[in-house]
Amino acid sequence: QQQQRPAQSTDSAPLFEGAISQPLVSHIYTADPSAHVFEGKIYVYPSHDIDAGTPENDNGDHFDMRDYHVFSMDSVGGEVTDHGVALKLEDIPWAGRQLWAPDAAYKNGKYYFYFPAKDKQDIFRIGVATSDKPYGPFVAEPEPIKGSFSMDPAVFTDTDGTSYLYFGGIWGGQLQRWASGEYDPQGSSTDLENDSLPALTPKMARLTDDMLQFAEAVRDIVILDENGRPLLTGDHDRRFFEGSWVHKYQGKYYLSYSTGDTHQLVYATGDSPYGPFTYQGVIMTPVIGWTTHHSIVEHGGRWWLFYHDTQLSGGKTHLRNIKATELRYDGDGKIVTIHPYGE
Ligand code: FUB
Repeated sequence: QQQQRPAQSTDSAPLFEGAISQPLVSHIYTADPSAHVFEGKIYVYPSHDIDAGTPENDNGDHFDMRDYHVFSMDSVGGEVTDHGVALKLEDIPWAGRQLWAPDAAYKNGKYYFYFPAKDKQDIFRIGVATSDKPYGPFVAEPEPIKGSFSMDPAVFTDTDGTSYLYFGGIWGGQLQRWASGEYDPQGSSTDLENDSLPALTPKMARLTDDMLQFAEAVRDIVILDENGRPLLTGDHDRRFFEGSWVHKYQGKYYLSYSTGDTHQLVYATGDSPYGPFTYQGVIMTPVIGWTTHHSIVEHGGRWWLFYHDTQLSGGKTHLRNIKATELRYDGDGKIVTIHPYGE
């Protein structure tokens, strides 16, 4: 089992030959794009990758990001505006380091920016910051969301206006250390150490009306196989690793996520935002770089997959760039698998 996030460093441009899309911006490194339509435009909330010189290790310490930028565009393929720094580490009272994948939501005239960071004890928590504008600047709440842990927050607002926060990620995202319900620094450093146990799952909770706290106890999201049994820890091709995203298509809820060490974006569907979700298939085969992370949004009557790879840096795994491509469904609502460099 591969436990590292290898650099996969290479200067060879041919690796990216046949890339189905080009980086959305090239003046800075960006990753983990969460896209939403606000005020008729597409807004993208990514991580801002930097080369901080932090040595690479199994915990992902080399992903040592220190601020966030927000981007917007009228349509995919149109000009992309960088709205500048929306939030920075120094302005988050509780945060110690590592601003990882964020997301955003809108409610009652305000924009809410959700972000993970390690606190001063080096435990990942999820914070929220607010603004009157979709591009910030955002003002962070003084404390993380009560009861939050791990990383990769993603908000889904249902058609009835209820918002839910999905989150979590294993290995560097620390979810395995919470397997007992309490933080255990000595807990497994990878998956649960028993391949035949049900895999660790993403977490979720409904948000309060003011969008600042969990309105209920955090729940596990069960992901089932074709026989109605939970996916197992040993099923690295399908089990949840990090980067959850939820969207709704033709009345069904789609939970998508990264499988981490098998580098795929996959999805499962269900009839409720709480799940259970049944595994369906692969959205995108591996990109170049260790991580893969996405979002899905409808705009202009079409569906779009925002994702990242490492084209701009020639393959440096912690220096990524965001991209977008069209996502298609077949007549049964199955997502057609995307091959980022052609089949
Ligand atoms: O960008 C840092 C981390 O890498 C994210 O939080 C994960 O989803 C992975 O993309």
